[in-house]
Amino acid sequence: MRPLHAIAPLLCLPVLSSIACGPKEEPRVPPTLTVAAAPKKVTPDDAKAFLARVDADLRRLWVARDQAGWVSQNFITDDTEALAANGEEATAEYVTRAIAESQAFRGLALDPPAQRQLHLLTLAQVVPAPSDAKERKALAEIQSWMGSAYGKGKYCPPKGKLPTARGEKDKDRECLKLDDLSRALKKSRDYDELTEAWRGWHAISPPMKDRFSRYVELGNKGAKEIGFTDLGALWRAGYDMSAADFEADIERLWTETKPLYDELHCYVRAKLRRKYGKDRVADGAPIPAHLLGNMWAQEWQNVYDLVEPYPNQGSLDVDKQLKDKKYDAVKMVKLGESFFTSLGLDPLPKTFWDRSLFTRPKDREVVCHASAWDVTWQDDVRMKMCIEPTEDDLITIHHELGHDYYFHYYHRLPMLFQQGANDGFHEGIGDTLALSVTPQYLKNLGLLADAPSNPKAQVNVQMKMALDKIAFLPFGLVIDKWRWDVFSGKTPKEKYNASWWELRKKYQGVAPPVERSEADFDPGAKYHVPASVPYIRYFLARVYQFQFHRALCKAAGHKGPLDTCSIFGNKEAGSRLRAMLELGASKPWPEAMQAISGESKADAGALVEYFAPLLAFLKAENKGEKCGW
Ligand code: X8Z
Ligand code: ZN
Repeated sequence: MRPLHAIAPLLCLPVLSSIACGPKEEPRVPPTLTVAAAPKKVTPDDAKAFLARVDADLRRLWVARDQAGWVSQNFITDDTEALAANGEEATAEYVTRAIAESQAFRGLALDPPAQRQLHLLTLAQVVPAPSDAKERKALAEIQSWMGSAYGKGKYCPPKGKLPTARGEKDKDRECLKLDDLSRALKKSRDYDELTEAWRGWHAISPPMKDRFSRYVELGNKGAKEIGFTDLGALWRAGYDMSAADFEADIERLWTETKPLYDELHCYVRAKLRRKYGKDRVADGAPIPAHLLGNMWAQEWQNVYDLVEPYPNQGSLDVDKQLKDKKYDAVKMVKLGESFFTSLGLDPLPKTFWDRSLFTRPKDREVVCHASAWDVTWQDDVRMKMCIEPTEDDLITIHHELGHDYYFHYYHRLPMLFQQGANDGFHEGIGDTLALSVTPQYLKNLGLLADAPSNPKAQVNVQMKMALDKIAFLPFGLVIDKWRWDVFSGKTPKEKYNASWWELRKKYQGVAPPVERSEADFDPGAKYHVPASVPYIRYFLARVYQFQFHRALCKAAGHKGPLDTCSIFGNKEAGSRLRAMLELGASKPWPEAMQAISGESKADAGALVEYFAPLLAFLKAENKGEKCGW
């Protein structure tokens, strides 16, 4: 995806969206905004001319913003931070003005593409700025500063602490970055060391709190000026339905999938209790958030070894094979690309290989959170990631390439259509392909010794998948539920951290490992908060990817359970996928869903069907456990 700020051609950035039924919060021209004098009586031709002008202006502004953004994220300094802020500021200024001008065309009978571009324009700035120049500048500077602060984040523990966090070659390094601390979360099984790594990373964010709350004020002001009740309302308006219907849809999908999460939580907690003792992992209580193998407890596959259902059914340890087979970053990305080309999709352009960042440079600060970009919005696709030879990173490479292939297939569309059908679609493409990275596929590559297909081995594989896909679902809800409440004012600054942990407890059933207070700002320790990337997209993507997978498997003629399907090498599946990618955001998302699946609603049924064998296993295992928290 594009990077962060506005809509942008980078993914892992905010994105715009679409409408079919029209957002509930209808944009209106704020009385304070001076609108460029619109002709008294405008015609559809005027609207077309306006949109052509906007398209050219956006190309100029977004390319400039994203070039500055790319450079600043690849080389964090005060100067590049300022350049990135300038790009953001100029874009924000323009979009607010263009939205105001576009009001002149409301109510005209326009053709659907023109109508849709006008709609998308209202959503084009992820964080719209107030029209006051000083406030606009302040907002852009805060955004740029928060992104850099996260990228530069490090923890310098007392000597001798956190041995697992240090790489083999740098035992003497004093300060640890997120990659190092994440390594400790992944590998250490020492309770105190895990606590230290968790606490250390969460110490980067308290300095963000004041600026974040100013950002909330300014972002809300900007959103109000273009007619939304607050910034959260703008973020919820990009799904071709009213914000209320959207929230109800999310609730529907969560209600369908929650039983799986509840059983998984219960099973994993029982295993962790056995490992760490019931004083630390209590019955009927939330799980301490640092014991799940991930800094944010968002995906749990790193504790697979502690929860493996059936031992001796063949190893699923791909990390070891990647190391033994000397996979470096480029070889891993080539492997990812080969999946896409096997479907009949194009090879990546040469510039991708020349311009991407694949490993953490030693000599400068960079934002290592993986992202995908089309910097010049004309097939200048790139990836920025600090790749290590692990299975997790191999899957993330597929994820990022999914964004790049989306960019590639829609780059000839007007700027406002150069985005996913909705942002959840964009997040789900690479993951859909990665669902076909089955043990059999890995065995064919020599990355697994064996791929047994007996029922016990199948449950093992499903468990590993569920630790990623199912464990993530409530986390995918929490971040934006928290931000929506912050933007609406329901959660004031004095309750930022308390409200964060209430939501994490309610949805995920996890608790902070050490006492927290309002002196902490734990949301800031998760990339997407300082980087202003809306997050509900990832929840949607977790649901969509199974729906897409089911559809592509059907197109590929797969018979049998969904979890045994791999679409690798299937051109029919590839052309279905391409048909959807080429639409970009030119149509409301249900039409894109139709193009790939023949269905027009989000349906968690495919995910539930996929994990049916695991659910049966979990229910049997959890008999006698006191589930819930
Ligand atoms: O941020 C990402 C991608 C880039 S769009 C690496 N993801 C979310 C996260 O890391 O929190 C992918 C899964 C969820
Ligand atoms: Zn992504």
